[in-house]
Amino acid sequence: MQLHRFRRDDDGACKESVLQTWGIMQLAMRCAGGMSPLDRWNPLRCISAVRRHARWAALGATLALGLLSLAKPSCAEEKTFSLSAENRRVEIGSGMTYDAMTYDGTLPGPVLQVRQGDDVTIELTNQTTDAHGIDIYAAQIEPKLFGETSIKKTRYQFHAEVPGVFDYHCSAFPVLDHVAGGMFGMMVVEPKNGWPNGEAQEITLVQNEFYGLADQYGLIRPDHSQMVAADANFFGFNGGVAKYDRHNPIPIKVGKLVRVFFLNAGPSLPSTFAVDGVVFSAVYRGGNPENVIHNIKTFEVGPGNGAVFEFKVEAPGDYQFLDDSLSHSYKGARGIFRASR
Ligand SMILES: [Cu+2]
Repeated sequence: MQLHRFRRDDDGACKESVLQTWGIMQLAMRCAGGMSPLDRWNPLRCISAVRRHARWAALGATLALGLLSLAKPSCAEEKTFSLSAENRRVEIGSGMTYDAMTYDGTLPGPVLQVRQGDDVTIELTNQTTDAHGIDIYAAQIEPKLFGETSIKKTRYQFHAEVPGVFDYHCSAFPVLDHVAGGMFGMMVVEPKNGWPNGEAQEITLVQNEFYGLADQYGLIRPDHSQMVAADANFFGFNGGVAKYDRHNPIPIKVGKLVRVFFLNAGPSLPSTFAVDGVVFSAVYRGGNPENVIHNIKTFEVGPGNGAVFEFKVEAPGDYQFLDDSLSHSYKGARGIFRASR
């Protein structure tokens, strides 16, 4: 679904990389004594020197490539995501199914990952007879482009300027029904300089509300009155009610940094995210590294908002994660991180 291809340098990273490569090659040549000061600053003489000392040039190039491969980020890219709007009956756990409106047949839709500086193209093909669109919160464009009345195809582009964890959802009227029906997902815009605390085990969690009661077959048909009253019957993480229970925990490692990309897709109720036995070492409001808070136990994420949570555990065991609004966790917004050495 994702097409990644290089296009151009938007933030100077590519230009910088070329200069770094040039500099490192020169350094290697100088170390080898294969380049005079005259060679160094004259491109033609330099190329000639490189040809005379091809072995050292190759070493320099290898060194340069090695160093550059460690460098994050790479050049800005153009990324295209092609999604389809489909009606699906999806399993949501606890023996229940939900008559959902979906992106790509899943609830939530796929996680869309880009990097700050990328040019992003969104294509939505509508496989249904109803109108659907796609409103991506990372996109700073005229809202009518999100295609709220589209019955066939929607296509638009934007520049991913701001890093963070962003919601995307259907923009067709009534938006409440389309989002509660299942048309939502997460877009992560990675910061161009990477995450401040470096490598971590990365986990994505999308919280949502389900409206309606199951019939004798376990089928839920979304209930509009319940949606309007914001009286959710069930809550899910990644589309499942109590999906990550003790029989299906999310594994983590003792002593290794865990980074949770969290989205509260709502559509209507706030979430107070917490992990039992953990104080978050860092929380990035909106998923933006500029908005950092340290050493906090719970953190509120409103509907349509995202955050990034970081923590480590120091002992093996089961650590429950939940929406600390306890009615919400009782109705399914809970799961287990199982830590092992
Ligand atoms: Cu829709």
